[in-house]
Amino acid sequence: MTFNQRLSRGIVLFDGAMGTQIHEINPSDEDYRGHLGCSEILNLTIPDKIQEIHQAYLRAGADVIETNSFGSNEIVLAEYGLESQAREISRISAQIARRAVGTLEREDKPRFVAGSMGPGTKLISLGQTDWPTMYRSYREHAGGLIEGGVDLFIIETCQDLLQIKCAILACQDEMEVQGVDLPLIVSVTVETTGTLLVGSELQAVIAALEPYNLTALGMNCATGPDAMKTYVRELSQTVSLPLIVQPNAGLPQNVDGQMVYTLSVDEYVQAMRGFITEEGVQIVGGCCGTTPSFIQALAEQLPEQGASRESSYEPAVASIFSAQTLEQDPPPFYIGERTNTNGSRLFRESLLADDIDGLIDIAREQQLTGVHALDLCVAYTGRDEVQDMRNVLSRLVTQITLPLVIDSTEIPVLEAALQMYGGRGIINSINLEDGEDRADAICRLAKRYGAALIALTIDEQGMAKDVPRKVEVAKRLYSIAVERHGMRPQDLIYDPLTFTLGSGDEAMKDAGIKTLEGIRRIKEELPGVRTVLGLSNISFGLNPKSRRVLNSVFLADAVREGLDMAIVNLRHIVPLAQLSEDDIRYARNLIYNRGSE
Ligand code: HCS
Repeated sequence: MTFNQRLSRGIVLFDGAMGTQIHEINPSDEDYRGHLGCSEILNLTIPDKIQEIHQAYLRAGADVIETNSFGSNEIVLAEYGLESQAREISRISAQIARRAVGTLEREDKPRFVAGSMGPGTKLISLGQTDWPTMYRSYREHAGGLIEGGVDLFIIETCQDLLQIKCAILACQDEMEVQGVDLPLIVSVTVETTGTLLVGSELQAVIAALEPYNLTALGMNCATGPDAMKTYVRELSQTVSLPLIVQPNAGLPQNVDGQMVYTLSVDEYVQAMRGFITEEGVQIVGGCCGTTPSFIQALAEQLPEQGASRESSYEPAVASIFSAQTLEQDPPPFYIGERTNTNGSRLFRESLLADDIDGLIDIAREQQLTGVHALDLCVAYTGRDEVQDMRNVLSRLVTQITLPLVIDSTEIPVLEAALQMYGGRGIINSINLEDGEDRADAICRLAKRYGAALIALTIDEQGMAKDVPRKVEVAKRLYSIAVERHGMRPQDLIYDPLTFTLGSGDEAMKDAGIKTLEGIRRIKEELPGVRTVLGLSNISFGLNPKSRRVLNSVFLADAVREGLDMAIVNLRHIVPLAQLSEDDIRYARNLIYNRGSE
């Protein structure tokens, strides 16, 4: 029986703590081979004792045991000079757990080995390590666990969205190389502050992880079950995946310099029963301070089935801190345009002066205008765009709470940004101007990092000006993104292109009407997708007063046609009710009838 089959049959019971159980057996200095505190080396030095801990949990009734590999990756083991053994230690940890399962095989009770992968000791979002280093570290970790025979992965005690994505991708890539397909579970740690260590609210976690095909999502460690209640409920109401909850045996108390967990077995079992019967949690177990007695009591007293639940999720994007739903009520979702070398002279000059503080100030100022996300573009001919993107993001990700739209034509720039940006971003943009290879590469990036994607209706023949062409290009992009790359319609945001009135181009006659019609038709023909306009293009080159009026009127009209999102400077947008009849008539005349001022 596979783990997924077992999960579909009813409540699954994981084991309890490993780390605190190791502490209980009080390994000697010799056992640690001088690497005091390195629990993973014990897989090599006292494998029988580690196996006994597993067996105690299996005898207690656990369906799943977790390998003693929480920190068996290069980053953690480097602190003990053991980094070159990361893969071997991971493999052996899995073999020990497999042996434990083998000694206690029971026909009537399938048992599974979950490969434990902790967060490590350095986080990317805090600038303590970088993506390539962490990715390599997790690849070895995952590779060893697969070689040792794990049935599934549990990426646990997660503290940083980048750390989670990095671990997921390392597992997926290693599985592909080794030709296996194992379930992936992610379990985050919500601190007493109500967020992950780096400050992520649960909704940001959900938005960032929702694009991945996880087997279960949940939380473990930091607190006891009581302090988790609010968050378990939030997960239960929002996430349709099976939920996993593994609390500590209460909040640790410091007694004479020792960490002591004080929750009784009975209290623990009652709380876990509540999670199952009230919140519909499907996988339970224990974290720090829990012992085989906790697991035995859970095995004896838990119901076999939990409550059914109804969850509802609104597609969203997120910074590492918080999420913004793509569907705004009232629409549209506003994207600030000024953190862009093409959208703001001040931003461009600050970049050229390497004035990161100045760039951050512009981002902060945009945030204050009430937009829902920021478009970030640091392209400037002759400069190293990858390096500029890294420099700006190293500050921006922790100083701006809004999600980002990562705007570049360069694939290495997009990838560098996505490896520093833990939330769920939007890539700006994909088009077919240079053919399908480039579009394929961008779709692969979006899929890999879980980003949404702005799709421009441009193909090898240039900008689609007429409505049928806009729809045709949109459909072609859809088939590439959705059918070829497995993205979902909700991940796509179409830009049917705003024209520039001031250009005086005769071919642009009726362009306003065509853009609005394009919005309507694309949404009609491709259900589930969204639309966006780079609004300010329309009034490019005109005087500031005209710009304000034109942008505001065109935005209001586009929203009426179903526009979901707009890239704007909100300081230059006025509600229609505040414009005079004359101004509105003037703007509509210009936009829809004449094509030039
Ligand atoms: N599975 C790990 C989690 C530590 S937070 C352990 O030691 O029990």
